Parts: sequence; C-alpha cells; structure tokens
Amino acid sequence: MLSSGPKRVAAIHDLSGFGRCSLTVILPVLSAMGVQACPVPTAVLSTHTGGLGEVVTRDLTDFIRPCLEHYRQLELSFDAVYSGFLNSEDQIDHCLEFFKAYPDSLIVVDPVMGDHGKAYRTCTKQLQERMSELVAQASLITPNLTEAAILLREDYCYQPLTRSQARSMLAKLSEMGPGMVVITGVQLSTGEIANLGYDRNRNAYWYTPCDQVPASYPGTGDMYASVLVGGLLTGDSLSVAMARATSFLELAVKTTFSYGTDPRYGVMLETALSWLTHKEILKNYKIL
Ligand code: PXL
Repeated sequence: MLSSGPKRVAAIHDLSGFGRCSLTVILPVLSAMGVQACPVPTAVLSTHTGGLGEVVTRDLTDFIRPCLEHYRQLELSFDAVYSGFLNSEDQIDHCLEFFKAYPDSLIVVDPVMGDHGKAYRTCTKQLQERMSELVAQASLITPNLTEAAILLREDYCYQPLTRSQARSMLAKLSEMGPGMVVITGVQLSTGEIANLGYDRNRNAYWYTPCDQVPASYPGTGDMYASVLVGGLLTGDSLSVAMARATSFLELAVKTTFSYGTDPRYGVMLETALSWLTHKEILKNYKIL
C-alpha cells in the first residue's frame, strides 16, 4: 500500500519567544523527524518563566475552541494530539474537547507543572488538580519526577528510587489512565540518572540511563517528549523511542554545556537537530 505521507500532530503548547522551550523546540524536532506539527498555541510569552525577569504574556484560552471548530469544518485528521504547558484551568476543558474530537489518535499529555520539586508559578493549585483529567484520557504521559509526585498527590522524593519504587510509581501513574508512562530525570539507587518507561499492554518496564552535566536547562522535557512522539509516530517501539530521545537530549545538553552558555537560554537545539534525521534503531535501553 502507498504511504499516506507524513503523520500529523496537533501540538497544544505555549509559544515562548526566547529560551528554547515549548513550541519553539517542539516544531523543529517533529519536522526534523518527518512529522507534520500543527501548533495550537495556549499563550504567547516573551520568554519562558524560568528566571528571565518580568515575562510579557498573552493568554490564548479563547483561541483553542474556535481553532478546533475550524479543523472540524476542514475534516482534518490528526495522528496524535499532544498537549503541554497550559495557561489557564479552562484550557483543560479545551484539551479534553480536542482529545474527544480525535478518539483514534495517539493522545500524549506532557503534564507541564513544575520541576526540581516545585510547581511553576504559573501553575495554580486548580490547574494541578485538574491535570489528572487530561492524564485519564492519555495514551502516553511524560511527567518529570516533580510532576509525577503532583499527579500522585505524593511528596516529591529527594532520595534515589529503588527499582521497585520506580516500577510502582510508573504503575500507579498508569492506573490513572495512560497505557504508556515515561518519567524523566529520575535518580536511581543504582547511582544512575535515568528516564523510566512502562508499557501496560506488555507489562514491560524500561529505563534509559543518561550522563548528567552540572547544569539544568529549560525546555529539555519538551524536546524529550517531542522526540518520543516523533519516534512513536514513525515506527519506534516505546523503548526505542525512549533510547532515541535520551540519546538526543544527551547530545544537545552536553554540546550546550561545553560552550558554557547561560543555562536560562536553553539548549543549542540548532547544532543538534540534524542528528534526528538519522533513522537507525537505537537499543541503549535497559530492563527495569
Ligand atoms: O518547558 C516547560 C515550559 C513551557 N512553557 C513555559 C515555561 C516552561 C518552563 O519553565 O516557562 C512558558
């Protein structure tokens, strides 16, 4: 059978002009992987909110519903609907409408709420509480450890996780709805920092260890999740998509660190992007 062409994703995220996060990294990553990304911006910001001063913001809550209506009129289909940073509680309802409109698509929820044990200042308690409604509809979620704790209504764990604690956290998140769960940036008691994955259909647990540098960059979660989405839509299994995303982030982060740039400016996506056009299968995952 002839291919129907590139897969198409509706990407519901904010557009932060400077600082390399959200749509400014998600669009190039998906394009480089041969996937068509259609942005549905939730807000426009001058920069991300991670320490670059007073951010200029325009909320786009009232854009999402008419945007979906237009796509419906056009009878557009999407292979995936992928949500991330939301700017208001009402945007939860609008994402739910998007998900409902495309029941056969891969629903990916990156529950962007915080990092390093703390919620972002834009992420209200109400938004945190309602994020589980999106998670319940998702095929795949990609929280970091902070967001996983918020979703599970647990305290953030500063101690390294044992393998059985890691597996239990993945399984509990999966019980909230999604068949695939990936948790990023987890310190394991083996001494490794890793991304963890669970595929409920197969009852399989994976992890992909990664080298760390002593710096933290915004937008890495967005890059990681978009490589996962691109991989899954172009034939990767979950563990191979995780290996691809982890290797790419390692390359981008280590390259950036070597230049000693201001971490708030994000990772040098531009220098790393061409690596994503390689199609070889990666297998540097381990069984958790
Ligand atoms: O990368 C997550 C993210 C997305 N959007 C905005 C942010 C952040 C993280 O700081 O500030 C606006």
